Amino acid sequence: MGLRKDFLWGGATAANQLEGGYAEDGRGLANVDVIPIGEDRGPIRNGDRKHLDFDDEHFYPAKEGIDHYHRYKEDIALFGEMGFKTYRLSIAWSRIFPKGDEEEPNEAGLKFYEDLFQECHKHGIEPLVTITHFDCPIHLIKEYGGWRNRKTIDFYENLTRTLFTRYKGLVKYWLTFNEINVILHAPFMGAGLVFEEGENKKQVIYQAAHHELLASALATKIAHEVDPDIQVGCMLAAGKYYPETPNPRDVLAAQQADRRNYFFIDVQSRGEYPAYALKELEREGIEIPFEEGDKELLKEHTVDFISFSYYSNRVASGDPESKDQAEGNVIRSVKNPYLKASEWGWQIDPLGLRITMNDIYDRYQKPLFIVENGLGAVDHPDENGYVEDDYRIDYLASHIEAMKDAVELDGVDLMGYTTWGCIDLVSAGTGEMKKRYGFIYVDRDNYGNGTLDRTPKKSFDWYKKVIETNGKDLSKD
Ligand code: P53
Repeated sequence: MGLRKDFLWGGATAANQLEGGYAEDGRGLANVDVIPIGEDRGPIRNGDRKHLDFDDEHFYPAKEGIDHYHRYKEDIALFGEMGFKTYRLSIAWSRIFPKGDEEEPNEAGLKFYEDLFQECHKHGIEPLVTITHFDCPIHLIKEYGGWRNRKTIDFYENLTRTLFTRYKGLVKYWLTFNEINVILHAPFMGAGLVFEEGENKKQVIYQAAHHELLASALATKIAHEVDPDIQVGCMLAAGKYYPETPNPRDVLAAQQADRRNYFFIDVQSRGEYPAYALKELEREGIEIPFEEGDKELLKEHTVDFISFSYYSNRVASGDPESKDQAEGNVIRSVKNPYLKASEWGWQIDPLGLRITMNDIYDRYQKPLFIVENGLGAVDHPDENGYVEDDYRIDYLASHIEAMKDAVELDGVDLMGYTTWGCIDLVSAGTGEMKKRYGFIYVDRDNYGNGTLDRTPKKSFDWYKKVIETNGKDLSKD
């Protein structure tokens, strides 16, 4: 017993958080480029402020990221040195289709990822590719309203067919939409939605979600047609809700909060809208723009596996007066008094990972893949740039321990584990560089100062040993 022999250990990143090179080789602009660091980030991320271009007032960290666009070989070699079996990355849609609605792809963009995938294979690393990690070309947002428009499905179809065909044999594992449920919590960052004054946001969100869900099913269909060996997964920002107390009112609130997030995966994995969602949307007068053939498409092309990110569990209260919110996270939660929190207020709950894995596995009975987990923390490098990040090792070791329990004691079928931000990168929530997750330190600050030099941290050697022993040796020294 233990983890699978071919267990996919590795790390995860997203294009807009590390590539930079935002205007190179024909790349077009995307929603994720124009979200600045600073206090305006929140309202912009949520679609409450239209912001579809750069300005001089703000700093835009995605423009340069950590310059992975020019340094990917060096970075992938370091991943190889740690023994990564897989590397999760995302495609920048606007590198492949700069405006989004072109018929023909941009060859320079396609070539960039082809070279990158080949580089991975050179080091024995299997790429795991997220097709959209929150990004949507700006042109699609300006001209069509992005995902609120059904036409966006056609553009996504063209994108995915191009990718599956071009990278046949190079990429086996694909995810259609990163954290698809984040459309509920940060609709501009998550799906490029901007709202008109006074419109019913929930209507727009669920209409856009319907289009994404159809696009995901269509991509799954195309992937399997192009290459039956491809495996397609959905991706959930996971973290179960605990009830604040055993008061049934809180238990119901927790169940409802869980369902709001599971809704998307219910459709992608079981192939139909769950009754609880249909009832709620009907009650609230929200119309899902079903057309002929939609139901069959969703039913016939469900995902092969369920991937998810896990940072923390959450707490729900049924008390309408409850205001005691844990800080910092994009997804709201009441504070859990039994847990400590990170410097950004994210509560640390390794046992919650085992609980969440069991919850998801019970619900879907498909293989799971943990594609994000980690601790965002401030690092203090010494004069050589070396970081002794015992706090990060402790966080990861305790989560891996809980993950192994879910597999070995509870029988959950798990394909792999990739830590978030295996190399320091820009935070999605805050836009900071200071919030670091990596095994590799990158010399760069929140406002773009620094040499961009890469230096392995203490956790680098630790993770190498974890992978070598297939998770058996988690000791620190
Ligand atoms: P940062 C919300 C809740 C959980 C995970 O987050 C989330 C979000 C949205 O921010 O995002 C994922 O950088 C996401 C990554 C992101 C990572 O978590 O705010 O897929 O892009 O960087 C960590 O600390």
